[in-house]
Amino acid sequence: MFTKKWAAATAAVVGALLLSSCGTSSSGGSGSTNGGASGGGAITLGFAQVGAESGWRTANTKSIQESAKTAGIDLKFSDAQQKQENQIKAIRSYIQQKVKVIAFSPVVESGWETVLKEAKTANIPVILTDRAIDSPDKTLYKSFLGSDFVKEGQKAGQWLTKEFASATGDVNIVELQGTTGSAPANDRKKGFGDVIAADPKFKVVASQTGDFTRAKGKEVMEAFLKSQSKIDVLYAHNDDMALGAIEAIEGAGKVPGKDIKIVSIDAVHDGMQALADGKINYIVECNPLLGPQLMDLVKKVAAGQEVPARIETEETEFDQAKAKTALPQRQY
Ligand code: GYE
Repeated sequence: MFTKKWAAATAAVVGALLLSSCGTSSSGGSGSTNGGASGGGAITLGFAQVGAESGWRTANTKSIQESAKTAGIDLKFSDAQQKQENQIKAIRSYIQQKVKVIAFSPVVESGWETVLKEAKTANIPVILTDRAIDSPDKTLYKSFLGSDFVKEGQKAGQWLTKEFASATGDVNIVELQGTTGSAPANDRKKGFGDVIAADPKFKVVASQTGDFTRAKGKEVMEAFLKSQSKIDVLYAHNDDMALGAIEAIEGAGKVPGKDIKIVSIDAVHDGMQALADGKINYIVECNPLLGPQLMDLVKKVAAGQEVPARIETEETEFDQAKAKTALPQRQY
């Protein structure tokens, strides 16, 4: 009798496991991971990602997908290929599907009111991760989880002012900006600009977007090298653009890290390797591993609990020696 009961219970568990293993899983495009859990009343999270433009983004996506699985959250994931219209479409489809929570990393800062009001009317709470929006209406989302990008830009500027403290002539800087209109591009430009403004010898002689990609970073740096007679420093808003620019600098017969000093932001593995090799001189860290904190927030918001309006991630900075020490344990 007793054994029979146990046998039935075991069969039920095995059945459930088999069912859950049939769930779809996807790493790009749109799809649902941990699909089997959705039948069992798991929280459904619709996540609209920016794209796959950089090493940072790849690590961020992986962190979100893995931590959703660990937390037992049914994740619907979409990749907007760096286009706001795609993100808006994804959010609308999550509203239609009546997901429990929506989270997204806004590709640009403005133009979100309409779709976020639709989510609010449908009673679906929204969490912003990584990038913020510029709307004055703070009721459109429950929380922001990510970095202080102004501070990151300031740190890059502070390194530069120290590095060139004894320079007497002009220090000519070229800047590779992130995606036009995005929070990290706006804020990293501002933070850096504010710090270097204290000394007029620092001159930004050219500044253009490289869209956070290696290919565009290379292309724009090639143009800078042709149009500028003297470049002392490259400030890149992310490592990937710096890595593309390194190819352009080497292609022009110059030595990156020596002829042209380079400071960038992110501290992804390939950037850290270039720093250890002396091709980049300094990196300000931006942490992409937001998944576990996001899932925690999702659970709280789904349960109707109050959450902090802003949660900032902790970050450090790397010079060559620190990069060499950190590289073997670097997760991304
Ligand atoms: O620095 C860059 C990525 O929004 C913080 O986006 C993120 C930025 C990151 O493409 O590499």
